[in-house]
Amino acid sequence: MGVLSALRHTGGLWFGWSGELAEVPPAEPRIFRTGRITYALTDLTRGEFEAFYGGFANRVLWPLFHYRIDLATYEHEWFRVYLEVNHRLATQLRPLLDDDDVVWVHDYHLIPFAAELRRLGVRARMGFFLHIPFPASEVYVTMPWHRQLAAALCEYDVVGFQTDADLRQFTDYVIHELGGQVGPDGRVRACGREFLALSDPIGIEVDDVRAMAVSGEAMRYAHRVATTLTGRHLVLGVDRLDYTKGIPERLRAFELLLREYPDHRRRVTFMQISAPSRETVPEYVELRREVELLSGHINGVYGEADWVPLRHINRAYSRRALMGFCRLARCALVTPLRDGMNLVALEYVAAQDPEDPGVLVLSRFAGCARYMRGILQVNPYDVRQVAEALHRALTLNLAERRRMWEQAMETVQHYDIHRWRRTFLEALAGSALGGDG
Ligand code: GDG
Repeated sequence: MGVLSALRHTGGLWFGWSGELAEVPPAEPRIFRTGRITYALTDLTRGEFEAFYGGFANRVLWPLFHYRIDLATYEHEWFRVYLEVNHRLATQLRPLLDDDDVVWVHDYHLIPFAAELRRLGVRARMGFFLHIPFPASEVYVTMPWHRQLAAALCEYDVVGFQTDADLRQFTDYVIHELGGQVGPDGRVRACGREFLALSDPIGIEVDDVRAMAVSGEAMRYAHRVATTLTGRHLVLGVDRLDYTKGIPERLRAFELLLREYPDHRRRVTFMQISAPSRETVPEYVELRREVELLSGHINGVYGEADWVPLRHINRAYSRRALMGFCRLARCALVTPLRDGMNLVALEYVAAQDPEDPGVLVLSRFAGCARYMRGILQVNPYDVRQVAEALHRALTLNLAERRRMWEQAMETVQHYDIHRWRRTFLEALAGSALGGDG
């Protein structure tokens, strides 16, 4: 979403996977144009999809970078295919590039992309942005290929992270494991290269989200839910069904709220929308079972003939519908155990009615918690603390809610998507003048 919106602003070429599978790797990408963007899309073979995407990206890098070493499977064959696919994709982009182009690579699927392009003789400036956290060095080094991947990162001219904490973990690794140097200006010397490393929190397109939240579609969805609430407060959770998002812990916090603060019984409905995600990966299948069991349990224990405390919905909605739900909800629980930034938190704030805003309960482990004000910050592992924050959110008066929302909205507007894009692209433009790499 954010990347596409940035590209709409600048115009340019979008290159990537089509989302489709082919029997054999296609010789060339399919090219078409929409507005200011030219798309060049390529298919993956089933084998590539399984080892590169399902394997290395989703079962090595994703869990590892979210501190879940216990869920990471260090399969050498997956790493081989990961490099091979990066090589093939670089070969396909190569003929479409000029030396004065700027290449901006996104996310952990494509870390070796610059190294591959450079091997093919591309001299363009290249930047990389990591949308997920960068883990502490001691966690990162458990991966057998940590050096190779870090060396591949060093091939970029600019490497961007979501937060100062991620940047610090990366530079700590560079200094202590790669024997590199990091200057006060963020310039890194390592693996025979010099490049800029920076933190640049991604944001949202605030005006778009505000408009979506009051669109006809949003209001229709919100109205339909509101009529079923019969005056009760709505508490909302919206996430991909992913083990990083802390959904079971959040459900337990809701259960604790009902147990320890009985005044909320019958007065609140928690709607957790969990969009299906990576459904062939075993950990995700297991998570779905766990969440279904827990929600059945909570409704069984606390539900009554005319009140179902928890609605767990395992399907995706349009963004407009989601923004309508956000505007309706008195409180959002955004409690990931680890998250690069978390755009849902920012969207929730932007979607509120300034006259009657809701309250955001936000995990300290979401990247955006590092700068957000006007929220109730929690440790999502501390179920009691989350239950207490939820109680507080539900009992704040209107003046307090307004005051908090104004602070939160100020930060969401300050760190918006345009600032993110500008900061990164200016750094990349500057790297051509100052860099010697
Ligand atoms: C990665 C990083 C980082 C959610 N459900 C539906 C739906 N969504 C939309 C939300 C939001 C986006 O998807 C989710 O963004 P998040 O930031 O919350 O999480 P990830 O998908 O894990 O994204 C994350 C992000 O990259 C950006 O850098 O913040 O930390 O993990 O916009 O509204 N959209 C639709 N239907 C749904 O059911 N259409």
